[in-house]
Amino acid sequence: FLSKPATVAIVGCPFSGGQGKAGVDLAPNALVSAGLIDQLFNLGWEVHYESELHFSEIPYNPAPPHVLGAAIHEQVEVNVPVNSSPQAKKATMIQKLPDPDIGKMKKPRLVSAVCEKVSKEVGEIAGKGWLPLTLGGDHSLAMGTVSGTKSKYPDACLIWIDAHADINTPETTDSGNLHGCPVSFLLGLTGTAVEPFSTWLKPCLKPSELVYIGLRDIDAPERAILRENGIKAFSMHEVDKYGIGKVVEMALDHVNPKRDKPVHLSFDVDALDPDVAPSTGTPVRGGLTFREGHYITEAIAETGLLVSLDIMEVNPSLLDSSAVSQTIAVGCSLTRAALGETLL
Ligand code: NNH
Ligand code: MN
Ligand code: MN
Ligand code: MN
Repeated sequence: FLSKPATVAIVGCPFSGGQGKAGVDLAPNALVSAGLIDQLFNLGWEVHYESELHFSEIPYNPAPPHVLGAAIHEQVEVNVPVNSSPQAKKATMIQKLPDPDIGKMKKPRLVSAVCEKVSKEVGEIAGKGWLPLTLGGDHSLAMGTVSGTKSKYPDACLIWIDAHADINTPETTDSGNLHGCPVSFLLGLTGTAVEPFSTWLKPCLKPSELVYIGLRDIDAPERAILRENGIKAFSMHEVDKYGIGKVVEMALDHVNPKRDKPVHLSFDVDALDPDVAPSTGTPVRGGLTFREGHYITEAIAETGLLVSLDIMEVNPSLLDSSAVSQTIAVGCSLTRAALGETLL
């Protein structure tokens, strides 16, 4: 009875604070500038997009004075273009607010405040019956997107396309980068009930509601977490063994056996092979081909169950201009395929 929403609202999230490389915050604008709005309009969608979200205005709590001297981690370098607007300058200043590590977590206050805002935005859009299309930014944003989707569709399942499992906890993370942790927070795994996240992010996903495709770089503690929680994952090994058609069918059979539940698709472009999507922060060789990536989005479009989509980790500041335009073009074509390009 779920019908395809006729309206898509783009949530542009210029955010890089969940990992260490500047530039991933440029992706939403780059994808929109490449013509994404017209492309979706031409598929028959009503497209809403005013501007990117402005995370600079979020007054996340800076550290109290007594901890300012301690453990202030290195800030990501923020480039302020010479002729930048007062708003951009303010953004730069606020991103330099102190946000000392909490345990191993880097930029916890900033990531939490940004994801809380994204969660509200995605929840409101879904609440209108529209489909939120979130353009990252880094994958820590999925704490916001998935919780927002779940606020409207409590029985939604999550299909996570990635080279990585992003299921580290604040205790298991080696890098401290929160883009490697969003899934553990959504599941409410041990160690995730920590401030500042616990003030707004409640566990909203069951292990049985989650399936991965594309994995090939999993940290040892993540492997244990996947096993202990019985989480279904189709790594590149299974893609080779069964073929992408069978893998997507098995993935859907796991989270959505009756094909009656809403689907949130979170697509990290590093799931694709670096030859296909080179401009991303943590490329891993041996990834999905162009067709395998698009097959996934086409097959999900075919179910008619997609209610929320994330396109994450395009980084237009990495490599040369041909690599960048290739990666942006792939981000656009994956989005078009997920929104039904091949169905019409
Ligand atoms: N597992 C590593 C970490 O937690 C890498 C995560 N990097 C990603 N995830 N790009 O999609 O830091
Ligand atoms: Mn990811
Ligand atoms: Mn990844
Ligand atoms: Mn790794």
